[in-house]
Amino acid sequence: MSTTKNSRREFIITTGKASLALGLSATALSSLASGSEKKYGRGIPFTQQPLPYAYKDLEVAIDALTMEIHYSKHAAAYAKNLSEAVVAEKIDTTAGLENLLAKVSKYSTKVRNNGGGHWNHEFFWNSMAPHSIAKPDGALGGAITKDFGSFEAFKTQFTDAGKNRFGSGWAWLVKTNDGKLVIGSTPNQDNPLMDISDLKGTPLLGLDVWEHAYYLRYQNRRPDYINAWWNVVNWEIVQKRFETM
Ligand code: MN3
Repeated sequence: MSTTKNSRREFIITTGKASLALGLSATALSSLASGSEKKYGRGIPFTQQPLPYAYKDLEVAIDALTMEIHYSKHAAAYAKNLSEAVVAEKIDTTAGLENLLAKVSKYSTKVRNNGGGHWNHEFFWNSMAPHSIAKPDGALGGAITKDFGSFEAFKTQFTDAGKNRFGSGWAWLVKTNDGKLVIGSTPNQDNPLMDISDLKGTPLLGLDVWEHAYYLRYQNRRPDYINAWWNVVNWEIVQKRFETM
């Protein structure tokens, strides 16, 4: 689409202001918007990127029907509802979804829920892969050991963040402005890019712990879902995020 290129340029031009509000570096924000991954909505209508694998490919952790319903119904609805909301509220989206989220307190609950919902799911699909390395190495592996003690300690803390998020929400690994790794969680479809979020930083990894993400196979056993999910984390992309943002 011809608007994509213009929007991207405008995003980069306006990055400075939003990064101040978020406490992120300009490099981090422009990487989020236009870097190594295809991102995440920058104009109306907001559309989903194709999944980078088939519904059945994550079967070791998530069954194909859950993936299909999650992607084609739940996540599709966030994209559609976000597109409607920004039209209804006459919001200029040319600076990209990340910039909108950085000032989401100015907008309606519908924008907050669906803007977060769209961004979070696009990020989530890319955070998983049928085949990846079992654990991070390199700079990210070193940073995890430094900030959490060990990879196993990191996994336990992240798993607890997901398990203990009451109701619906997300667990996150973020990189703060001073380069430190932090684990936390957000309610509903909030995320660490939002000005209203207690947890702030550049997301490196996110886990959907809404029941719709796991109920068909795991019912009430959210911890079993999280334990299996570690098998499909795309550590290569998480490493790339850490190194480029
Ligand atoms: Mn979901």
